[in-house]
Amino acid sequence: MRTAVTLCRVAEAASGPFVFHDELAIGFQKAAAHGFDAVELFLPSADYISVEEIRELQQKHSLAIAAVGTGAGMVKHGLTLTDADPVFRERALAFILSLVDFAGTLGAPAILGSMQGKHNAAVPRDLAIVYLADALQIISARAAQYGTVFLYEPLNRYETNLFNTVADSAKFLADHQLTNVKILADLFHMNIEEVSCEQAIAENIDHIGHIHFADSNRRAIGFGHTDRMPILRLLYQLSYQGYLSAEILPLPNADAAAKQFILSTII
Ligand code: LER
Ligand code: MN
Repeated sequence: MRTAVTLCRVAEAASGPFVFHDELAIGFQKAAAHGFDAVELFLPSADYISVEEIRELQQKHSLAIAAVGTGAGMVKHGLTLTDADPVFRERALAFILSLVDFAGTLGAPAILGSMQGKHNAAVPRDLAIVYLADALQIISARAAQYGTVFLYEPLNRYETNLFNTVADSAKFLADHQLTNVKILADLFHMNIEEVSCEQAIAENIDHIGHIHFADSNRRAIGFGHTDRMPILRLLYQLSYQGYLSAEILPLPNADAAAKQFILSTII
């Protein structure tokens, strides 16, 4: 199965679940040295680096772009698609579209994680879901122009109260005919929310486009208490075609986490 590793250049996410925080020239070099197939980019904005510079790094190190995160919109600017203020919702949408354009030019999907936001007293659940669905229609249509999907990530209950499980997310996408949105299944969130990670994957495999392959404690698998073999066997049986991406804590250090991650993906 294809592997990816996270490269983070967002200062506000320095303690987040990302493996390499070096400048991208070094990050690409380390990703290739560890044997990853691709990198997943977490950048401050779409103009942080040009598409041409990314292409040069890709060619130099033979690495694909697995996905591009949008979380900087939240951690740097406090933007979400479900904000009560229409001005902030518009800014959130524009920020995400700029990263969809960046990622799409590179043939990669962008991800909606923390920028989905939460429902609250000012924005009741039904309204938040309308805001989310309307934004996803626009965003996924933009992604389609590049021949890519857009990735929606259910998060655990401490990070969002919109959709916490893969099945609820799949139903939401189907109910709103969001056919160009796939689910990013993050095993860290799933370990908190799912009755069974295997069952959630098996029942919704057609909706799953990307996996954050993390242990129960968000470290590389093998450094927590997730039983990886049933999950890996299942993904092979189901002919999963997406990436297993290392959105994990760089513990005990980035290189050791990367090394363990690669080992954890081998059956
Ligand atoms: C993003 O991929 C994610 O998993 C979130 O928990 C980030 O806060
Ligand atoms: Mn994740």
